[in-house]
Amino acid sequence: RILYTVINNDLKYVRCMNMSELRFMTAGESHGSCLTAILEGLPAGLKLDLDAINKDLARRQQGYGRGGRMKIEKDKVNVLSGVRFNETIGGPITLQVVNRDFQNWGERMAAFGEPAGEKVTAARPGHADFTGIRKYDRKDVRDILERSSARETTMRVAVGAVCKEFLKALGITVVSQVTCIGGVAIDPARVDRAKLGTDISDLNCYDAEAEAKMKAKIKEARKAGDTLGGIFEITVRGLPAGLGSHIQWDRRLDGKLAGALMSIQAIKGVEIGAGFDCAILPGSQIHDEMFLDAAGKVYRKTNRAGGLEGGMTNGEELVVKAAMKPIPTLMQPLHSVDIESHEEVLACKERSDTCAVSAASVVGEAMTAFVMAQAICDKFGSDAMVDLQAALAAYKARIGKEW
Ligand code: EPS
Repeated sequence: RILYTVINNDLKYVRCMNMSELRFMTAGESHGSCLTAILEGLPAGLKLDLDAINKDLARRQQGYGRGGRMKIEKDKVNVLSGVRFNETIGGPITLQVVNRDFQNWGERMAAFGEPAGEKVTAARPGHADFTGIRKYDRKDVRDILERSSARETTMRVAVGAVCKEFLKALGITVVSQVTCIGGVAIDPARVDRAKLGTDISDLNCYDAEAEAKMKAKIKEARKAGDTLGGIFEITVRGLPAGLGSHIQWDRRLDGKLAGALMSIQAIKGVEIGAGFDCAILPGSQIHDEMFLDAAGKVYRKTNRAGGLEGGMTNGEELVVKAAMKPIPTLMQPLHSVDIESHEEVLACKERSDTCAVSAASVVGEAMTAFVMAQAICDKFGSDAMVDLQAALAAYKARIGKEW
């Protein structure tokens, strides 16, 4: 990641900013033996709290509208590398969650031996099934659905929880709320934003009146064998101004954030700040005017930019929303095709959720936390926590001096 260059006969180096040092990868099938993630690039010397990771895993499992699987799993993380005596040591952090349901799937998910169990051949519209079997030349839709399943987000949440601990050590918090389910929206005026992150609700919704209607809507959908999508919002507080960059397209933080959120299963739209309203309202009602307080410090009365201007954090709260489509596994299945018989059939029915928007909001926190942690490591270096904290403090002191 270091680029060497010769300047005036002297060997100098510059850090290559486009190749982030913080990265992660997940592995595992939905009904396989376990799920794994490797997170590499966090500084050494970060104190980790195992309970904080497990708490987020449990939050992801919650939510009115979840299916039978969540009654089987009690997701708990095993930390297999990169941490000693509660602290990161700089090496890749391996995280593992065992699938309890594997006890019921061992034969059908065996790595070797003869195939067992019925093949899945009726593709579900809206899922990876149909394109997946053709692209990867598979004859059983299970070969596709096992990996495309949102069960994979368990590991994103584990990774995100570690990133949240890292951010917390730097005074940065990531919280979320569900703002809409199946067309039932919150009234932002009824939401006490100071309470976000306090987990007071089944649906991660902070407008009790809207939440009751959302639950009724989910109940109705379940009865009808249907599914529901919705919208969640992520807020990040305490970010320094200047993460990301206007200099190059792939360093713009809004692009990275949108990409990370769009990579979550079933997410079809992302809005930063006022988002699509920016296309409707005139500039005078969109841009966040700047004012000076008594001490000569800049402040804003609005945050329609959602904390990002020119691809960089601007020091305001970062606010981003994501829209989730309804889960494609319907108990009243949709019209589809059978990949074996080439006939028109009804799509397969896998046990699934009626609505998983509150779970997705926890995954959204995780992906946002990862992108913010990555931006911080990019800017301040990521070998040792003390060096990173010193660099961040020096930077904050510099940019805070005048304004
Ligand atoms: C999920 C586990 C899955 C589903 C859901 C999310 O478990 P199972 O397939 O055994 O019921 O509940 O997966 C999907 C919605 C999907 O489309 O694959 C989880 O752990 O979040």
